[in-house]
Amino acid sequence: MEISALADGVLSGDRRALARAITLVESTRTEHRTQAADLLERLAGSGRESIRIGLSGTPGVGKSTFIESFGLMLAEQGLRVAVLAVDPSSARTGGSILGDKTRMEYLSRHPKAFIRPSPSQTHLGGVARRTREAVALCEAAGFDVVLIETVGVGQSETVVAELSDVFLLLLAPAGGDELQGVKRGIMEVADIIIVNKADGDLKATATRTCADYAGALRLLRRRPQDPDGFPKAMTVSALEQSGLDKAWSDISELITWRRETGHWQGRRAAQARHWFHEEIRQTLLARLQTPPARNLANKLSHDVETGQTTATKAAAALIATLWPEMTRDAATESLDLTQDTT
Ligand SMILES: Nc1nc2c(ncn2[C@@H]2O[C@H](COP(=O)(O)OP(=O)(O)O)[C@@H](O)[C@H]2O)c(=O)[nH]1
Ligand SMILES: [Mg+2]
Repeated sequence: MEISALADGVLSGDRRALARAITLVESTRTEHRTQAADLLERLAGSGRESIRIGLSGTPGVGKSTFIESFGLMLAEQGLRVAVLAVDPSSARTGGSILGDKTRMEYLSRHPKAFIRPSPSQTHLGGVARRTREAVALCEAAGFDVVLIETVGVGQSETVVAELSDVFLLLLAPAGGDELQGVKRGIMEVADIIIVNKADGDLKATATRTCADYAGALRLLRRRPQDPDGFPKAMTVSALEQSGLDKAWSDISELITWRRETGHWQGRRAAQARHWFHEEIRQTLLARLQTPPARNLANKLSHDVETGQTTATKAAAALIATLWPEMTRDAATESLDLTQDTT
């Protein structure tokens, strides 16, 4: 495969080239990894920036329906819209809890839209990198908006929040006074909480649920990256396509403010730093899984189990053997991977 031709194809916005490029970054084969790194480096200077919108929520809350309606609305306004999915279940089981996203039948046929289903098989731990690189490809291809869908379970929403400029949490109307068991951590990264299905019989419940969450958001610590009124809660109906224009104008307001105050670039810089450290971590962990490292680890593990050495000594011996240039002290000083520096 000719990488420079592929890069040109992506830059010209050719959707088939983009699809092929994403397939390349999804591959775990060594020669593909090298080509993908080459491709991404060529595209890094494109200077193009999409609005990256992360969207999380439990299965059935209406994420796909929302993306279809919202994406269509944007596409009808002339914006180019890309949709990516982060599905943590496919990494483990090959199954999907995001559902069959090809159901976005109108959006997928729109000439301004590009929809990428989540891959059926992915290396665990490779999910973040694959998505990050797919987002970068969509940016280089000149998409105005990239929508990233994920399920509100496990770690995937944290990954998506680190990949987004704006993070939306989609909720369903719920009776009772329970806050639907939404984890505090997710509430804290949400920019807008969207209560979907505010239609028909569910409308009144949706309004109440929205008020509950608006109250809960007010109790959270104020974040420097928010103008007055954010984070906020609102209702929409993805099915009846109501409230979507309001969602877009709120997102636009937030983005404009963040751009003017430097928070947009600040967040992107912090994310780049985060992914740099994450990449180091993943690369080192992958190296530890190679046969020579694993064999040595197994041997040392046995020595630790039988009391012939200590865990600390054995770990230091392993590192010193694998990376002889790193003395133990130098390793602790310059590359403390146990700490999140972001
Ligand atoms: N009443 C109503 N139903 C909706 C709405 N949005 C989605 N649904 C329904 O909720 C179900 C799950 O939607 P889907 O988009 O697949 O949810 P996802 O699993 O979060 O992607 C489907 O039966 C949709 O028709 C809405 O705004 N109102
Ligand atoms: Mg879905």
